[in-house]
Amino acid sequence: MSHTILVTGYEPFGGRDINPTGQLVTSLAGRSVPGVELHTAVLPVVYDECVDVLLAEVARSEPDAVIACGLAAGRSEITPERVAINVKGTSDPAYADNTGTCPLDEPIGDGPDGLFATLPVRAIQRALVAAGIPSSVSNTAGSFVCNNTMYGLLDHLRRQGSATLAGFIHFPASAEMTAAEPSLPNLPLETMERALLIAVETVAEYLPGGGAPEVSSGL
Ligand code: PCA
Repeated sequence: MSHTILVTGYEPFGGRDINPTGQLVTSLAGRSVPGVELHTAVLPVVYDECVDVLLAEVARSEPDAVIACGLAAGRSEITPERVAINVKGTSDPAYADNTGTCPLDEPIGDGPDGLFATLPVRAIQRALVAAGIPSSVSNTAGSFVCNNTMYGLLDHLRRQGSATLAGFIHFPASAEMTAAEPSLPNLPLETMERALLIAVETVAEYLPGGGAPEVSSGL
C-alpha cells in the first residue's frame, strides 16, 4: 500500500540568502522512500499566500499526510510543533514577511484559538533522538509565517473533516549559514536531510496499514 506524503519548505526570508528547509525538500524530492509517494513544494514566506499555495498543493496531490517544514534560526534542535495558534504577527520589525507585511496580534481566521498537530509529534521526536539527532517537541511555532501556515492547514483539514495527518517541523540553521552568522546554533544540512527522511518514514508508520497505533492530536 502506498501513501502520499506532501513535504514543504520555504524560500529564504528576513534578509538571509539561505533557507535550509527549501534545500531540504528539494533534495528530498530526488529520494525514494519505500511505500511512500513523495510530493514537495517550496512555499512563499508571505502571510496568507503561504496557506493558499499549500492548500492548492494539498488539493492537487490529495496527500495522506502533510509535513510542513520551516527554519527556526536560533534553535539548536529539530522541533516537531505540537500546536498552532490563531494569531499572526510579531512586534519585531525584523519579522516582516517577504512583501514587507508586518501584522500585529491579528487573528488568522475564525477558527479555534489553537489547533494541535495531527502528526505523531512524539514518535517523530523519539525516532530522531534514537538516530542521534537532537530533537525536542516544541509547544510554540511562534506567530510568524510558519505558525500561520500550520494553523491555516490544520483549520482547513478540520473544516473538511479530512483524515489527512498534518503538522509542522522547525529546523535549526544549517552549518553553511554560520559563514555569515558565526554564533548561530546549527546542524549540517546532511544531518537535517537524514532527519527529514526519518520524519517521513515515521509518519508513514502512523498512516492506515503502517502498523503503528493511532495517536491523539498533539501527542
Ligand atoms: N521560518 C519562518 C517562516 C519561514 C521559515 O522558514 C517561521 O518560523 O515562521
